[in-house]
Amino acid sequence: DAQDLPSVALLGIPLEYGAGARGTLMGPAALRTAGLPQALAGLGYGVTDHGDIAAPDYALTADLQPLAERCRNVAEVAAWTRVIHDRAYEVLQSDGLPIFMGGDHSLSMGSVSAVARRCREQDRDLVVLWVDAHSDFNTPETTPSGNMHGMSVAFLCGDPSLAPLLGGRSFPPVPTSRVHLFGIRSIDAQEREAIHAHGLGCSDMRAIDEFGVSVLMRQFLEGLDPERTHLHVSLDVDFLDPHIAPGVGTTVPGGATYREAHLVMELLHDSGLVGSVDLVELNPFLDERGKSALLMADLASSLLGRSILLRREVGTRRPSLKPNGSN
Ligand code: B3U
Ligand code: MN
Ligand code: MN
Repeated sequence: DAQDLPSVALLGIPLEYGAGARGTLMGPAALRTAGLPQALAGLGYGVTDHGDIAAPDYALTADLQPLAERCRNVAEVAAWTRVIHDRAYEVLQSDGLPIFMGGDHSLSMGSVSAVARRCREQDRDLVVLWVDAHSDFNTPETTPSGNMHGMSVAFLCGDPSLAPLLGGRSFPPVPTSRVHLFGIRSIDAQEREAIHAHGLGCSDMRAIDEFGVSVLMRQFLEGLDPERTHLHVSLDVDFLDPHIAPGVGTTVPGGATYREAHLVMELLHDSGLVGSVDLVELNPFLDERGKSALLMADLASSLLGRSILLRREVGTRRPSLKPNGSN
């Protein structure tokens, strides 16, 4: 019933300082041009578009100085992280499932930290599904590039060296046992060691090739407590194969196919656990006739349940894990 569907809150985050290539600041505009708001409205959601966050002033203050040598654009990224966190936290007070439209993946330091704070208040367990070719688990010490979009997961798990980015705001770090990396096929050597040492969940491309996305996704979802879990899905364009999604700065061959990606989104929807979403790293400057933007908008629609009617008709809908039982 359309009236039971929650509303969706869109927030544009035109950020590119965390990436190696410029252009992701055009991401939110491209997602709107691709029809994301209309597609969600077409599914029966009430859609509120909160517009784009305005670029904040920034300065290389003393607290950031130690990071400056190893982290590119650290003053800019820190200023953005703070304003994203504050704005995301506000949006999380209003009802509706928030979709954070990036912008490069460093934006998740702001969005997911705000979600973590909100989950603590609501006594919910935050679980983060990081759908990406990369694990983004570098620290200032291990980063080979200095690009801060490669450090978001480390920040969210509480890496102390990155804590100054939030400028005194506090959030409960996400336990590494509640982070699952999905689609990974590019990890730096030290990053790999750290992922093992900290025990992050990981479905890499090797596992996906061997078992398929469905088995791995079901295993992941079965491990979650349906009563307590708030699942945040952070979807990086480079999870997808570059042939279907060329509009991204860091393409890695061997990515997810169109069908795998949609199936992942549908299984996530069926779980009923998704509480917030990042759509990140879309670089319209590198895209081909809006193809990647259209695909990301399409995947977001699958994540929010576009296939429901079709699957009801064909009678293959599985029982949902949704806590309120409403399908
Ligand atoms: N791990 C590399 C590459 C990278 C991470 N995230 C993206 N690229 N998009 C790094 O620079 O940290
Ligand atoms: Mn990423
Ligand atoms: Mn990536």
